[in-house]
Amino acid sequence: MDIYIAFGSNQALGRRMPRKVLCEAAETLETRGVRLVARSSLWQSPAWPDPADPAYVNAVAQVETHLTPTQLLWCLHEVEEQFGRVRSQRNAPRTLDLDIVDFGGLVADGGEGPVLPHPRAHQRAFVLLPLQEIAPGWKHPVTGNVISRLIDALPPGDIHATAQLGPFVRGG
Ligand code: PH2
Ligand code: MG
Ligand code: MG
Repeated sequence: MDIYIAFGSNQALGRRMPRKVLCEAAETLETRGVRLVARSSLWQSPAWPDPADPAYVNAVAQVETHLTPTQLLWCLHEVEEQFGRVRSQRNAPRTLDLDIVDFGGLVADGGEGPVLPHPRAHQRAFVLLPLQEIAPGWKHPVTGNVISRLIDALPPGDIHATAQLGPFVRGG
């Protein structure tokens, strides 16, 4: 099954800068039954919606897991907490954000579990550009739009402001 998780950080955790936080979070997921089978590059982009907030580092990974969508959501929340995530205001700077973008094409409206697919991912250059690196044939589970068309529909300024930083690995 094709499961994709988006990683984001725009706040250091002590002396660990966002790109290090993302790499360590990836390792932590591996120890919790969430195996990363493909990783995008690390990307940098201005914070949305307020570019005055610190810039984000983002990435997307394809994972394999025996967890259900709801169990995976809880697992991601626990890892976010482990990396100092404090839930304050919507879109406030965060040490770690882990979002399920797509869980094998499932469509779910939330409730106990995640909203699937992620309701805003298809509008975000910082999700689509990394996702395209590892899943160039990805289609939106609800609309069927292919990722290349979704990217074409983004504001050109968003694409130009989203830059590849380097590999999504420790020391990269
Ligand atoms: N995540 C948000 C809000 N804004 N902006 C960028 N560039 N990258 C993000 O991951 C991001 C954001 C809420 O999760
Ligand atoms: Mg998010
Ligand atoms: Mg989130």
